[in-house]
Amino acid sequence: MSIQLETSPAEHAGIGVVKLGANIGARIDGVRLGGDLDAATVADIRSALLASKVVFFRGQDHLDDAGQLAFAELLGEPTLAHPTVRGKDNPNVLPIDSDYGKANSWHTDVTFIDRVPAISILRAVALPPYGGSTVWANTAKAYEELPVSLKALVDTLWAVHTNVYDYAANVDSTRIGGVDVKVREYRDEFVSDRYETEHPVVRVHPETGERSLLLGHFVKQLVGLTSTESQAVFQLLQHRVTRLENTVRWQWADGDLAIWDNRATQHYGVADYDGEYRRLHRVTLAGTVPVSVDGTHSTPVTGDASAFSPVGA
Ligand SMILES: O=C(O)CCC(=O)C(=O)O
Ligand SMILES: [Fe+2]
Repeated sequence: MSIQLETSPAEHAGIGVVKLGANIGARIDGVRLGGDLDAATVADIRSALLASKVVFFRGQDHLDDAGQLAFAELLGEPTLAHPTVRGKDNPNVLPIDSDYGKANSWHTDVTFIDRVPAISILRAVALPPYGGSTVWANTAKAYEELPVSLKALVDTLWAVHTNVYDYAANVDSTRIGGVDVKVREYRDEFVSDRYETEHPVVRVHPETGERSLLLGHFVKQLVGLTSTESQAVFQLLQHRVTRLENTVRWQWADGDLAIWDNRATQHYGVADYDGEYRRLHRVTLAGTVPVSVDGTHSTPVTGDASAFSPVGA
């Protein structure tokens, strides 16, 4: 009987790519990330990212914010840290800091604006002694596996996304003491400007041509449906996205860095580290305005995101 190792390394045009599951995720070995990386390696990383949707690097302890940003610039054009949340030390770097909030609900980054970031790059800075992994789901695979009847439904469906979504549903009730004040401050900053955008529920990927489901926790309403219907259809589709077989879970170690294709994934920061401190730094790269199956672009309803990011190439 022959045993096939799922995790056996495969040479991916010069870089070591280790597949982590059938549907999503790969680890890339033997690369030292930085602003001086050669173009061929950057191209290899990009194609591994497009194929696997999220890629992980270990041993990048040499990186600081400047190094992370310099590397990010090789893959695209960095956005500001966030449309409403100011970068604390660097205008292009968003701290994901457990004192200010926990991203423990399924989402695609910054979908409440028209120019949804193409790629997110997240680096471990301070990790809790246990827990605090992140899970990613493949939204292209989720679409691909829908029965034709559901594809027909979603191909013409649109959703309103907003940054003023129902935070109460996502607040971690275990938070204690003065932490809540910071959480409230962060939340106030998050919603300091209101954004709303109508996106197709199915977007066509600008690089791969793949169709993917564009949903996540910023969705407020599916266009033309009542709130109840909207909730029911949203849950049905989200359930398809977050099926365990469609996900990969990464337990962070010092020096780790993850890159995900924000056009083909959702993610969830698992809040299972009690009151321990956790901090990661994120850089996002400018993205294009999503396009539906019939070629219609997303439309901003409220808010102007041009200061956050140009429309990516
Ligand atoms: O905390 C996490 O693991 C995920 C954070 C997050 O949502 C992000 O970096 O965009
Ligand atoms: Fe996120």
